[in-house]
Amino acid sequence: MHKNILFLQIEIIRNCPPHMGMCLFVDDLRKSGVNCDTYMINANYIDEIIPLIGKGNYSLICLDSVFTVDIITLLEREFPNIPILAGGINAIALLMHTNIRYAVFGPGRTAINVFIQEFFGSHNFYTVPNLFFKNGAQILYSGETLHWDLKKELFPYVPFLDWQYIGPDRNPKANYLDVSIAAGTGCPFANSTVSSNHFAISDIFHELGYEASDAALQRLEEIFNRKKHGCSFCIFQYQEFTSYPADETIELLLQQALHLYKRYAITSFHIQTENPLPFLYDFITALLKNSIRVQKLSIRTRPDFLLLHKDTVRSCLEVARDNNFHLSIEEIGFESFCDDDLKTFNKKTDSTINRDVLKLLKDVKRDFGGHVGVDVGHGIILFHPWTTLKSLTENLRFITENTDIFPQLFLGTLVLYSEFLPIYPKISHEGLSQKSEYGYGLTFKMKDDLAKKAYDLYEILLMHFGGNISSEAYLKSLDLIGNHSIDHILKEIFHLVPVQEK
Ligand code: B12
Ligand code: SF4
Repeated sequence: MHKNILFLQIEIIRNCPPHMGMCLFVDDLRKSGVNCDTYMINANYIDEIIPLIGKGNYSLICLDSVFTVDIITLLEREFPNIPILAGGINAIALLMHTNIRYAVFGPGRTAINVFIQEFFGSHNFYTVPNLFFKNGAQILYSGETLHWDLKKELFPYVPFLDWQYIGPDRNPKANYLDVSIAAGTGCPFANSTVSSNHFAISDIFHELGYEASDAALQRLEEIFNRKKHGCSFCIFQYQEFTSYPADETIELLLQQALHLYKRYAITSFHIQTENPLPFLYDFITALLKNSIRVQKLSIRTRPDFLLLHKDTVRSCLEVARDNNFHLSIEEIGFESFCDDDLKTFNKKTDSTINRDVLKLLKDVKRDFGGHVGVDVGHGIILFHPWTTLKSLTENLRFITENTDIFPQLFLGTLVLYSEFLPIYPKISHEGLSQKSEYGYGLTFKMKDDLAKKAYDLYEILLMHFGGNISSEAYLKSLDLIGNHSIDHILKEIFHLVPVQEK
């Protein structure tokens, strides 16, 4: 039997390198005689993958849980006879909201290797670690749980990065820039905050028309009702937290960087952990000692962690300046500068910390110029069910006063990845959730009418101006939103006049 499978990743952010997860096991499968085609496809070019799949004679499509339900539904409609295997942190929600048959939750490398053996062999899926699968309306679990051991996921370390691309123009080097090197798994914050949040798992499955087997229920309880919950909107909190002592972490990162540097001449790396500062200085020193050329090093962390290690941030930047590379501080999870929002999000920090961190970032930008980058990325969530015009205006004032940190108006919106977000039960209880054919199958309504109007305005502006909305002009429009129509505001402030239909 031909063993021909297709791996897909989706490009939402232009020129984004592949997420590392699936890159780790392509080589294993190829070595075992499976043909693997790998495509990264831009979210707006999905139609172009259809003829390609049609011709490819694939037995299986593998994708990660960044894929949304509308795209998966389209693939299922076009190719009802090609099963889909989803993996990644939100794979269980995809299993619940689409007709896909197989989902791996947790470390994937052994899981996919065993899965492929069974898929092309005797179909005994009970031997596949971390696999949920369907039998009609029944959700089953293999009963084999493999916990995270990052070294086993990474080594032998031969990540495959040469994914083909379908989409608009792309930087030909995009797959080799800002490549992930993993320092640990899960999030230390989500591991440390105790919670009494409890999901009625079987009811949730029932409502969606499924029965979960005992083994599935038991595993789902372990994953979602573990009495510890992190930020209320974050799906990543369900990845098990594991870490190594600092010297081992440094060695682990070094091995990944060294391979990527030698194999692909990669000189920009993105360290994956929410808490890199305890080892960052020593890691940078180790990179330099090992003559790995570094042009850019990116980190991600929480604002409170950044503040705690502010002296380390400065020391690292001094090394960056002396050695002429760029340290990029990314995805800092501010979320909001209003305390009510931060409470809703269970950030366990307050707006004073966020403001102090903003000051720190402004200071280092001033002091280290081209050697530091700040990219808040999706670390802002201003639209959620309980946004008020007051909270929005307060945040907007802040953003307009700090355009060095917020150069573009990006008002992140809560993404409802799954019913198992700690924020979800309250949304559902207040009647503010609705089903959707798009995203991850769920969306929310906004309680406050004026905040909703401000959101509708923002959506129109986003469509029209892309990332180039003036924050000052948007702030001004918030003053008018109570007494004027959206059309009036678009005309008065943004000089946009609706085209009259004949
Ligand atoms: C790095 C990163 C990025 C980088 C990607 C580039 C890069 N340098 O790699 C940047 C910052 C650009 C980015 C962007 C985005 N990201 Co991102 N990203 C991450 C991050 C922090 C690390 C990924 C990583 O390398 N992990 C290490 C590997 C080893 O672990 P892993 O990914 O979990 O993979 C293992 C298993 O999960 C499993 N597995 C994974 N995929 C599959 C697939 C199959 C078939 C199987 C069987 C198993 C399997 O096996 C892997 C090996 O064990 C994760 C969070 C995290 N810490 O994991 C978010 C994360 C993956 N990103 C996420 C999202 C949503 C995005 C964005 C859509 C955000 C946005 N709205 O803009 C964009 C989309 C990017 C795009 N494709 O256009 C979400 C995914 C949620 C979901 N629905 O699954 C995560 C979990 C963050 C979060 N807190 O929610 N991201
Ligand atoms: S948002 Fe960040 S800090 Fe909060 S739980 Fe998720 S990964 Fe952890």
